[in-house]
Amino acid sequence: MTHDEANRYLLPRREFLWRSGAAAGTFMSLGTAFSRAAHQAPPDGAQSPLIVHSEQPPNAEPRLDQLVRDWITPVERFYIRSHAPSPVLDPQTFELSIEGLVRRPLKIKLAQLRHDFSNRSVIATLTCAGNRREEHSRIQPVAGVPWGAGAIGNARWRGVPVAELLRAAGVREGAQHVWFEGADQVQREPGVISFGGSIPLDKAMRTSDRMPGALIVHQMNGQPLTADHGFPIRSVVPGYIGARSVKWLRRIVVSDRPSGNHYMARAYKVVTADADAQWRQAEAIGTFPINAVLAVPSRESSLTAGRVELQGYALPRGEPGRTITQVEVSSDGGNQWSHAGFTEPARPFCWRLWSATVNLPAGTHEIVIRATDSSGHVQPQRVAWNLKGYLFNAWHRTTISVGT
Ligand SMILES: Nc1nc2c(c(=O)[nH]1)N[C@H]1C(S)=C(S)[C@@H](COP(=O)(O)O)O[C@H]1N2
Ligand SMILES: [Mo]
Repeated sequence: MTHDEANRYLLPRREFLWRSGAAAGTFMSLGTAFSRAAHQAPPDGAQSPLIVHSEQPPNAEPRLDQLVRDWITPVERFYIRSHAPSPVLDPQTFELSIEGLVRRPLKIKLAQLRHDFSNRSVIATLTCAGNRREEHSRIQPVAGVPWGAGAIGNARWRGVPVAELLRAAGVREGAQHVWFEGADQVQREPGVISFGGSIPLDKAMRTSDRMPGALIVHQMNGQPLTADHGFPIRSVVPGYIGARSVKWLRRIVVSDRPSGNHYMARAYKVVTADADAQWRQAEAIGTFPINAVLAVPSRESSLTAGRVELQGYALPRGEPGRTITQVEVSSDGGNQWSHAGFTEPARPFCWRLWSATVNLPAGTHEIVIRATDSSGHVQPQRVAWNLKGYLFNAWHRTTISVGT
């Protein structure tokens, strides 16, 4: 890849104006902001932007038809997945601590993060490991937020590559993992813990022109992070499940081992029973798998016979260089397939929106969707059940009724 090609994946540098007004706007109790966004009917009577699974902690996802309207997901239509109420942090006094296997432990203030390090903008898709859990639960029910297919969004993130921060701190020999710890307070018997997790040091340091391995970001789509999305800073790990993109990030620890945080050691693993041996043996989930979903029409849409437009998203496996190359649609339950078209270029670590037109007679039809990525990897027809309902990426099936 030439340098120019590589640069297409980066966005023009945009200076960020830290206005105290903007900061104050997001600095209130975010419980409040969340409830407002989710419940107050917009002035034109349009539908509320998010489907709320729980108010506290805030867990909500957009309706699928609204989700696929934009390749870059507006913040108000971006899913929220939190394990505790959003903490209220003071941007003036906030510090990020970098410690562990480093030569110079650092405490970095927000202003330093924005001005003393090189800030980059990167587009990456975030998706929850529990996305599509509702479908997974049809195999056999599982606990957890019953996500539809909307626990996913694509945003332009701005911040500092983790690699640059770690170079400033000086990584010591033996280091292999980078832990992230949030400032939230999750009630978990017998006490209170912070959400956390880790990524391999290799992933953090694998920075190319095209994409940093991980970023510490303070902006989402050109605005300061909202409190529900991690104000003032969070990690963003392109290609990894959302759980590794730790919100309200206050501590980075460089270590010779993975983080022992509950959300690394006893959750976000694929296991079939709540047994110590399984939790110990299973690897923590890193990258997200290939996936594709039909967003429009939905089961509830009223349709008439003739040409029906289908729209959806497809996500390549979260590994460097993988892109979505093909989406196939079937309107007869998976016997005959045709190709969907794409509305924007394919990028690694990003979803791709697609559309297709099918001709349907009156009656009931099962629409099936499957994607292929640039390494020839095809979305699986079925997936095995797991205790937490993670990583559901089977062919997406929707039964629709078409009237005369
Ligand atoms: N501190 C903290 N970070 C967190 C979480 C959390 O509960 N606390 N949830 C994680 C999970 S499971 C996901 S999927 C993403 C969701 O990010 P979003 O709410 O900005 O969409 O944040 C991750 N980071
Ligand atoms: Mo998640």
